[in-house]
Order: sequence, then structure tokens, then C-alpha cells
Amino acid sequence: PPGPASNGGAITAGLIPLPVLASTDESASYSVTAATRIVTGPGAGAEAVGDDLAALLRPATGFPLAVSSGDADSTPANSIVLRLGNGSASATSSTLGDEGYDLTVSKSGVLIVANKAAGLFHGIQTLRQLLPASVEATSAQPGPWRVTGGQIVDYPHYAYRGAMLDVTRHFFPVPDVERYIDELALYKVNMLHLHLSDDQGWRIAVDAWPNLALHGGSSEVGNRDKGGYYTKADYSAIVAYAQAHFITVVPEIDTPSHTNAALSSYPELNCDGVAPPVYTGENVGFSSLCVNKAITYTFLDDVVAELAALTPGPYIHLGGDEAHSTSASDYVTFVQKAQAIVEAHGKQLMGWAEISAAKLDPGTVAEYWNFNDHGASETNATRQGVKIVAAPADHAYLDQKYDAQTTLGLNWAGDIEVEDAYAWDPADGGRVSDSDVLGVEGPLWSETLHTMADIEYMAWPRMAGL
Ligand code: IFG
Repeated sequence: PPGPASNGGAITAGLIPLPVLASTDESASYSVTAATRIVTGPGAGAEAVGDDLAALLRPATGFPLAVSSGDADSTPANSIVLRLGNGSASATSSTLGDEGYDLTVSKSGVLIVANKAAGLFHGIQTLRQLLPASVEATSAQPGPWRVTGGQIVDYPHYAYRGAMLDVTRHFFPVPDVERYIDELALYKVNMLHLHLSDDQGWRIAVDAWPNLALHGGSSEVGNRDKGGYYTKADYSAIVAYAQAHFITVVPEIDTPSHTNAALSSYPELNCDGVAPPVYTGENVGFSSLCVNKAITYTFLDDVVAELAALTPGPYIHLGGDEAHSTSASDYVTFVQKAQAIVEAHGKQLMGWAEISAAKLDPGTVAEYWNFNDHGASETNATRQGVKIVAAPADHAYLDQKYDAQTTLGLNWAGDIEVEDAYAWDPADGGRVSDSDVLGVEGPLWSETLHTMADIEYMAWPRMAGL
């Protein structure tokens, strides 16, 4: 971020993302001590965030940091106050919205005010970053735990601030996904897109079509391990963990291509009635659901119905990328039927931006990734009033190598250093307007990833750059 002098002084040094407004008052710094209390109120939402803050700060500080619910207006000395209220002195509630917060550090403590618990949660992420970095340690560290005095008023520019994790090319168990959620929360990411199916695997149990998980979940790229899948309880655990971090899960079932795992699981899904063998390679675009068979839409309706029932978020992502084995007219027919199915289950369709070849409803979201189309798929979307999520592969694809020395990852989109992940324009240099951009997303494809360490090597620090 720009130097401290240009945006509120020392209080913003090193904060990611950079707050909207900030001012430093060095005379008002505060140190968290054994006597510091966390006071929340009113409302259960505030108390939960107070407990989150205590859990985050106790290990490294070793302080008790008792949490109590205070009365609506008290700001007791030596306390960190988390208050849900009607805005604060410097920011009206409409400015803060649902995710913004107003954070003040004074000699007597810290006050964080927000309209909703999500705003308080984002405020405590900033407080984490205002403290010495050693506060992130899981064992007791020496203090002092000093926070520079001043005020921060902050709220997101984009509604959709996402990360995508491909749990299909290689499977990652629930604890890995939860760890990634912990990391994403520190940077106020609020959407987690899970790529749950592809040619090489199917990763979510569907009661009406049990072979999808049982057969489709048994393979992966390279087949070094034996794939895996989330039971409905696993998926619900991920959704709940994400929700506790104010992150919304966007499940993706990739269609009509990237479907070999499903086609291999059920012969009747194939146009010729023959199930292909499982696929463990890295090619894309060779598979397609059978657009002209009725059972294809029964299958899709059953899958979407069961997934929608487990997904509190507004979006079901049905992929749509690289449909090289589906004719252009069949593709449009399929996308429009898929859109209707998603909406019939009370959700909005999200898809890779190629879906904009079809007639899209205004609530649909197109995720722009293929910069090689020079903006065609994103402008086809915005021209029909559909918003985009910007994930251009040459800036946002975290599976791309940092440089020639990076052993993990692919490089078809070019090397991506932190600077490339940070310094780019979601409005694509004016090809779309900023108001068309719902937000940004950092996809992490897992053809070459096997472990949490691999995920973290590729995701950080570039996801923070995004
Ligand atoms: N393109 C494919 C992904 C993945 C990626 C790897 C999209 C939307 C290349 N589709 O990106 O499945 O293979 O970088």
C-alpha cells in the first residue's frame, strides 16, 4: 500500500486491505494488557465477535481478555468495545453498510462500531493487523501489545471479495478448507467458491445420484491418492465454518464440460449410453453432458436441489468453461436451461463468463477469467446487464507460477508475481465500468497441488495482493 504519510499516517502502515479513511494520533496509543477487557453489545452477534477476538489474542498475549456484554453506550476504560449501533461520529450508518466499521484507538482503549456483526468482524481483523505481528503466534510472546492511536473508517469497495479452491483435481479434507478460511478472514475475504466437480473427480455426495461420489469421488489427477469427497455433513461443516467467519460459500458443479467424472458414474448421462473410464490426466474441454437428453436436466435439477438446500448463499456456480465438445447452439440451450433450474431452486446462477453467449437474467453473475478473449465474454455479460466477478487468469490465477523457479503450478497464463496480483484493474482498462464489477476472485486450481503447504505456497502473499 502507499506510504503511511499519504493515507492517515502510521496507523495504516502495513494494513491489508488499505482502509478507506484513517487518521493517526500518536498521543492516543493504547496497549493491550492483562487488565484489558472486551466489552460487547448490544446483541448476540457482537458477543460472538468478542469471543472471536479473545480467541485470536489470548494465545500470543497470554492475557485473560474476559468478554462481557456491556450496556449500549458504556465505553469503560481499558477495554476493547465492540458495539452494534447506528453508526458513529465520523461515519453514517449508510456509509458503513453491512460490512463496514469505525475503529477508534484512544488512551483508554479501542472502540469498534458497526451496523452489523460482519462489520465488527472486519474491524477485529484490522485490530489484529494494528497489533505487533507476533500477536499471530500460537504461544505466549513478549509484549508490549501497543496499538497506534487514531481512527479508521472502512468499508468494502466490492461486494464480492472471493477465493476459489479447486478441491477436485486434488481433494482437500475439511480441516484444510477450514484453515484456508481462517487465513482468508484476516484479509476480509467474504466469498469462498469451491470447485466441487470436474473431469477427474466429483467431490460432493448427492443422495439421488450416489455413484457421483462413490465412483466419481474415487479418482484425482495422477491418482497418487484416491480422491475423496465431502459427505453432506462435511459440506455443511465447511458452510458453517465459513459463515462463522462471515464468508459465503459458492459451490460449483462444472457443466456442460469438465463432466467426465459424472459421465463415468452414470452411462445413461452419455449420449451414446456408454460410460467413459475415469480420467486422471490434465486435459480440459473433451467432455460434455448430453444436451439433447431429458435425463441430463433431471440430473442437473436433482444436483442443484440438494446443493441449494445445503447452501445459504445466493449463488450456485455451474461452470460453463471450455465447452469445446459442445456445439455453440447446444451450449446456449444448455446454459439457459441450467439458469432456469438454478432459479427454480431460489438461487442465482454464477458461471464462467462464456455463459454470456446465452441470454442471462439480471441476477446472474459472469466470472471473467479468459483474458485471451480480449474482454469478449465479460462485455457480452455487461451488455445484457449482468455483473461480472473479475478473475483474469493473468493476474488472479493463483495456480500460475510466481516465476521460472516455482516448482508448483502452471504457467499458461504467464508468471504472476505479487505485483501482478496486486496492480491490475478489475474494470479491465475500461472494457467494463466499475459499476458492472460485483467484485474480484482469486482461483486456485489444484492440478499440481497436493497438500495444505502447497495451497499456502501458491496463495500467499498473492491472495493478499488481490
Ligand atoms: N482453465 C480451466 C480450469 C483449470 C485452469 C488451470 C478455467 C475456468 C485452466 N478453466 O480456468 O479448469 O484447468 O489454470
